[in-house]
Amino acid sequence: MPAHYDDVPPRWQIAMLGNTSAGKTCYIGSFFAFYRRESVGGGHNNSAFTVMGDALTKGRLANISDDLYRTPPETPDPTDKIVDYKLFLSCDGEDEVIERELNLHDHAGEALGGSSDPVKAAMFDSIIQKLKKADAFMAFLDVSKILSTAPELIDRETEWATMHNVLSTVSAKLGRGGDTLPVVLALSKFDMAETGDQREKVLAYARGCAESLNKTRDNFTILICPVSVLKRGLTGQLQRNLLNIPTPFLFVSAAIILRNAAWHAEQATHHRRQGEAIEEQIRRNKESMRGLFGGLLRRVANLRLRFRQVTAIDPAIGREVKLQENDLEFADSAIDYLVSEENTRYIELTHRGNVMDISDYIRSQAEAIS
Ligand SMILES: Nc1nc2c(ncn2[C@@H]2O[C@H](COP(=O)(O)OP(=O)(O)OP(=O)(O)O)[C@@H](O)[C@H]2O)c(=O)[nH]1
Ligand SMILES: [Mg+2]
Repeated sequence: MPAHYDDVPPRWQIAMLGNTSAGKTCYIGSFFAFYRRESVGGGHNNSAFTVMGDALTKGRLANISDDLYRTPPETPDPTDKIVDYKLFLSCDGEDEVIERELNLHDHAGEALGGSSDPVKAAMFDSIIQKLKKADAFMAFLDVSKILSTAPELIDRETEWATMHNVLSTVSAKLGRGGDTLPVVLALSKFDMAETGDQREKVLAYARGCAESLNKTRDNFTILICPVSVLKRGLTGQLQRNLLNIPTPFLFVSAAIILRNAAWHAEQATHHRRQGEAIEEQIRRNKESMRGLFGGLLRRVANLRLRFRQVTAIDPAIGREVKLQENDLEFADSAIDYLVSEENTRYIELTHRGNVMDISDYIRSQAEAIS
């Protein structure tokens, strides 16, 4: 594998996980509706971010999001097997538009439950093997199930055991060093937790899920993130209700960049021979990292980084670890936007088992790099 591919944009793999009807497809449809370049109804999106898909993705997601934006909203059919969306997420950088390609995997929730039919079981297994190749995960925990089920049965209703198994198998393969697996625990249909007690109940359930992951390994970065795209009005009719829509998506994108930067930094330490070039890059990255939240980043960006891209394969897991010019600026914009636009309501972050806010997480990743 050549060490450098010029002008091939980084491609990140993001997998959604979640039981049947957990809200995965509605979430991605709503994200697309809000951030697509020609947004539905126009003028929803005043952020620096926009999203576009290849022809197939655009066709599928435009249909789903148009339906969700009808009055009353129409919801998508259950997803068949596995659907790969190829998305291009762009943000306005200092000097140019920065665009990154994301492969987002949506799947039929029933795949998590397994099957006694051997043909179906084999198909579900192949779906799960594909999901396991992701760089980051969004695991959906259905609030309607958490609220309506006896505590001892909730794990069954959310298929948490299978999701736990997927996440811990992936994390078990990571290198011993600074690498962590980014996971968003999306508390979907959060609109259904109407009282303070209900909100506390579902957040407590998600904290329990995070703890159960942290008990198996200490290499997770877990963001508990309530989301909502719809709610039932007083007359029982569905209506649109958007909470934290950009957060899971932009958080995992930024977290993958930080993860890749930390991975390359570690490689630089372990492989002195390749060190020269990478260390120069790391030195620049460190400056960029310091800039996160410090306003320094703009000045660093002005240095016009000379490297364009570094690519390697993590031999432990066969994962492509790419870092490209402007990646850190992109991550900075994503985090900055999330925090400044109040797109992070009720969120809770644990990094390596420690509860922290997003800026402490960035700082701790920057330390891992130094
Ligand atoms: N109240 C409420 N209902 C929602 C929300 N999101 C989704 N739903 C409901 O949940 C149903 C299932 O949503 P989907 O997005 O299709 O679920 P999924 O996880 O993609 O399901 P599969 O494709 O079968 O795996 C929708 O038809 C809506 O009725 C939400 O934010 N709030
Ligand atoms: Mg679906």
